Amino acid sequence: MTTQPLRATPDARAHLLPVTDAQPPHQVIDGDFARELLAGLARRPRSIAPKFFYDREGSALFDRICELPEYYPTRTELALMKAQADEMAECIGPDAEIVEFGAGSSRKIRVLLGALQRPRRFVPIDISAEHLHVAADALRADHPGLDVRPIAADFTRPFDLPAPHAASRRRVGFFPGSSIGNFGPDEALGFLRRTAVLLRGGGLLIGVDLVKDPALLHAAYNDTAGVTAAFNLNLLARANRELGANFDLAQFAHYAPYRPAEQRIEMHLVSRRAQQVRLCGHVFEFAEGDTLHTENSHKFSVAGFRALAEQAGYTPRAVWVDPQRLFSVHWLALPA
Ligand code: AVI
Repeated sequence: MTTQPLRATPDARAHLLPVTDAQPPHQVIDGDFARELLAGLARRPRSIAPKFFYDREGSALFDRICELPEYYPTRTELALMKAQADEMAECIGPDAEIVEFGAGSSRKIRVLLGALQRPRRFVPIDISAEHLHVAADALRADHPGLDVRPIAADFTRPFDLPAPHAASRRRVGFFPGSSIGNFGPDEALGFLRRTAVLLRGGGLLIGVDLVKDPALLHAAYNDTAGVTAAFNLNLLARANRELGANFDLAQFAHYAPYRPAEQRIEMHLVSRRAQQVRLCGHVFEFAEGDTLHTENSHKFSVAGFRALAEQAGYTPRAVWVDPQRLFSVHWLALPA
């Protein structure tokens, strides 16, 4: 992923990505997918950034993952937010403009919006344009007074935010779901540093998954219904659909071990046999057992994450953790 800075411009309307309902989804990133998959298959070890999971099918599969009995992060974070929404809203303060990074179906923001005092604007940013617009329309319908401004963009790259809402007092980031864990350590620090500039005078409310019993972690990424496997394999299905590749999905296996030394789950697609794959006029050879590394999902200790946030320029304030110590939500403040 890139480490280029996020940008906020005084009046960015002219620079916003031209997303309309008529626009085919993912138009902005199709070229990136081809380029990055070609590069990822050519390097050793083979790898691709997890952001490419999230086409329409991938986003729908991720929503199903969130409902799985083994996948504790979503329900634990939601329960924490419901239980502590008033305290979180107090940290954020009245008249805030909320920017959500990787908004998906915008479920968690609803809990926060219910508790916030006069939220002025909600800016959900997501790579999956269609998913984003459906969720934004639903939010508008339920919060008629709220200015909802979806931005279809890859938030790991530079993008423009609209000029601050005239009545808003501060801009606050919302980054739930422990998506910070899908960055590498340098990328996580880079993301926090860039958002600290963008959100100066406000802060960031961020969900962070915690280090825990490896068996629980393993189960969460190896569910018995096979939804996580389908989510992982959809990356290859997407390459077949969008790029005319000829991956045989039956010949790749989902593999998701927990690596305690790195404090992360790794997701891979492992070739079940020697095979060749064609993509954009190139032929790629896989030996039996070769892997394409598709995702890291880092886990943190509370102290370790607070230290990282501090290094990025935030002032860690409140932190909420569920009674089983599965998941944490942090309020990171930023001076003006
Ligand atoms: C989006 N992200 C925080 C999820 C995670 O847990 O790392 C993505 C995911 N991958 C497999 N299951 C869920």
